[in-house]
Amino acid sequence: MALSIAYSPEVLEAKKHSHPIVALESTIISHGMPYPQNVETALEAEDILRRNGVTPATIAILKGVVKVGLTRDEIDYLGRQGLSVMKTSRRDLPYIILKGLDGATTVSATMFISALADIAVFATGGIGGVHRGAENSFDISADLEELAKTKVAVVCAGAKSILDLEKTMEVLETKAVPVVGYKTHILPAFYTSDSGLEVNYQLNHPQEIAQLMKNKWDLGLEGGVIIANPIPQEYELDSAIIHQAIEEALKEAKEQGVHGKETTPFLLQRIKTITGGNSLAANIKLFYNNCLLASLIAKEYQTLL
Ligand code: PSU
Ligand code: MN
Repeated sequence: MALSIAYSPEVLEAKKHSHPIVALESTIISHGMPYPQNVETALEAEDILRRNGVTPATIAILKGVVKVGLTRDEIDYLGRQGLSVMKTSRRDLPYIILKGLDGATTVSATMFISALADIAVFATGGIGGVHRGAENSFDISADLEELAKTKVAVVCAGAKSILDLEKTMEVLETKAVPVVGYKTHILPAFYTSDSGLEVNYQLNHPQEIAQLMKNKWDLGLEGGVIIANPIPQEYELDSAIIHQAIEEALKEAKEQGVHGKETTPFLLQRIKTITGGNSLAANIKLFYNNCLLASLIAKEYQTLL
C-alpha cells in the first residue's frame, strides 16, 4: 500500500478545485538560512505565491509524516530547530519515516514528494550539483539524479559556484535535463547572474516554459526541467567578493575534512559569515524572484492540462 501524504487544508482545497500549486523545499529553512530570517522568508515566499494566485505547498517530514503544505507553526518549528532537523534527500526518506523523525527535504526529496502529490512546479534558491573535485570525491548531489527521473520543473537561480558548474551542466546533458534560461542565454550562478556558461535554451515567456514542460512529459520523457532565473540586477553581489568568499569556504572545508551531506550546509554557512549579511539578503531576494516566476509558470501549466 502506498504511504499516505498529509496535505494541509489549503493544498487539499487547491487540489479539489484544480487550482495551481507550487512546491517549496524545507532544507532552505532549516539548513539554508539562520533563524529568524529563515521563518520570515519561508512565510513571505508562501505569501508571494498566494498573492500571485497559486497555492504554496511547503514540503517536509514531521514526526515521520510526509507533509505537503505546512502550517505557520510548523514552519516556525522547522526554522527554530535549524540544523538539528535531519537534512533529508531521497535516500533518507524511508529512515526518517521509520523512526518518526523530522526531516527537512532537499531538492531531491522535495521533487520526489511533489511528483507523488502531482505538483509540477517547485521553486527554490539554488540546486545541488557536481562538487569541485568530484573526480576524486565522487560528490555529486542526488538532486541531479532526481532531475533525471522525476517529472517536476524546478525554478532556481542556477547553482552556486561552490560547485563545478561546467561538470554540473555536463551531467545534466547526459541525463537529458533541459536547462532553460528565463530571459537569458547565460547560466546564472545564484548570487550573480553570469556563470560564464550558456544555458541550453532561452525562453522569455512563462507560457512557452509551461508548454516545453508539457511537451517533455507528453512525449513520455522522464525527468524534470530546470528553469534558471537570474538574480535581479539590483540585488546581485560583487562577483570578486563572492568568488573570494567561496574560495575561502572551500579551503576551510578541505582543512576541516568536511565531507558528504555536511559539505553543502557547511559551505553555505561559511559564505554567509564571510560576506556578512550580504549573501543572505541576496539569497532571500532571488528566492522571492523565483517564487514569482514559478507562480506564472504554474498558472500557465494548469491551463494546458
Ligand atoms: N544550494 C543552495 N542552497 C541550499 C541547497 C543547495 O544554494 O539550500 C540545499 C538544497 O536543499 C539542495 C541541497 O537540494 O542543499 C543539496 O545538498 P547536497 O549538495 O548535499 O546534495
Ligand atoms: Mn553530496
